[in-house]
Amino acid sequence: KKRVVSGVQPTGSVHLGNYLGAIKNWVALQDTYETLFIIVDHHAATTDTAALYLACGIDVSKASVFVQSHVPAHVELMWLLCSSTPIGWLQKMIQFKEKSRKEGVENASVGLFTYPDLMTADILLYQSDFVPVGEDQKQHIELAREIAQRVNHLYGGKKWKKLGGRGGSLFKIPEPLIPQAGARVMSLTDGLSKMSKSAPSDQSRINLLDSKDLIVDKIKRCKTDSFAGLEFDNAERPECNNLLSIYQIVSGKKKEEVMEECKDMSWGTFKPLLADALIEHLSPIQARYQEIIAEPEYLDKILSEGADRAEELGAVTMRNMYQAMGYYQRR
Ligand code: AQP
Repeated sequence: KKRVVSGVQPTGSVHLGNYLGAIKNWVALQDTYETLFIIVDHHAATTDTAALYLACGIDVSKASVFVQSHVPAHVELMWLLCSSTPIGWLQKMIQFKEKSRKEGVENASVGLFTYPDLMTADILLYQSDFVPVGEDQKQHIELAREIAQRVNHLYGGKKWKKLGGRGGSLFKIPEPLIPQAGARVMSLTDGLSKMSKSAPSDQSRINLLDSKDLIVDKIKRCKTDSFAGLEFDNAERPECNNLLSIYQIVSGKKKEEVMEECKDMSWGTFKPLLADALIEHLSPIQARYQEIIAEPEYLDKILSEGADRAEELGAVTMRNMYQAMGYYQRR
């Protein structure tokens, strides 16, 4: 079976962007591929995120769900990858440029700089074929591909064979899987910025666990425009495109249907429709979340089994890497 790896950082509440851009698409992939879904952090919100993965439809009889820090090989592999990553490649990363600009490059942490190597390790450790993510992660996947190719060239093939390995590629070259709709969910307060966990205003995002009243309130107050009617793909109307796209996905309708339904609507008519569609889509997820979170032992068991499987798969890559890079084997 081809393999799929992806994850979300539990550093805030999981929002509609994470769901429509990533988690919702994982659910469809778990039937076809061997799937591994990582919770990429060491924070307390970890079990909340795990419960949300399951509530959104990840089925642990098909997929492995685990916490990154429970599998030390991620950090081990990251270190090996760092030695094959030119500094210039990391300096180009948009996330580093944007985040370090705020505090100044001199004060930004080394961890922020080398973070893309950790993400690359998350993917390459499992010889993943595909990585289902939102549009914002495209540059990170491109970097993972470049690093994989470089390591294959530097240490793979005949050189590896000479060291007693099986030769050939050390890493599969992973491909991003970016959804057609939902790849870039925008902020509710600014149609030109992506919906994000780290945006200071909670008003800018719908969190998957927001109450009905809060969803109604956020949609009532979200930014709109003063054009007549509603339409997709008008560059002058980013908010309109975003809200219609969200409606399209959560209502399960086709784009053409939504175009027809909403073309003559006013915001006053559309907003309650959108709020209702969101509530209808998120309510069952929230109900399942409450059931799952009430059983912490069950979650711990799932995460422990997920880490066992991940460790087993990762061990193969680590053995090959140490051998190919000429490390002295423990006997
Ligand atoms: N707005 C979005 N639209 C579509 N997909 C999105 N993703 C994130 N935002 C959107 C996808 O969700 C997965 C996990 O991403 P993450 O853990 O980096 O979360 P985040 O919400 O992107 O977090 P922040 O706070 O916004 O972090 P920064 O500021 O670091 O980007 C990924 O597949 C991502 O594509």
